[in-house]
Amino acid sequence: MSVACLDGPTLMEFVEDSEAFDKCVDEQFLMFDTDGDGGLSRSDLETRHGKFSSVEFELQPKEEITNLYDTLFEKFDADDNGMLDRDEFGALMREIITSKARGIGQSPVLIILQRDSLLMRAVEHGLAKSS
Ligand SMILES: [Ca+2]
Ligand SMILES: [Ca+2]
Repeated sequence: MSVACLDGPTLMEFVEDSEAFDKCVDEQFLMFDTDGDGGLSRSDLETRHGKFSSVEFELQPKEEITNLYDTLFEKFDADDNGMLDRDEFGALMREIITSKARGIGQSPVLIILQRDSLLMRAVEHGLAKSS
């Protein structure tokens, strides 16, 4: 884990750089798909919950997380097969990053990053751009 400074525009740049973002979604998808069947089921996501928590779920009571998963599948499981495929997962990641960017706004905030998390990639992306 490390601490980094992040602002909304940096996150949005990352999402809009489709090459970098897609690569990152692929990577996250493989990490979440713990049973390797090419789709993310609820149990895949729950297994990787530690990873997810760095994005949005931290400090939430368990039942709220369960509700969150319900909403998440309702909204992003477009073909309603109980699994998120690569594209559905990409849409979810985009939504998470975008809402995070909105939440942070223009002024940089300090955040705790888990290694290999999506936000970590966004920060690295921003650093690469500015150097
Ligand atoms: Ca799976
Ligand atoms: Ca699906």
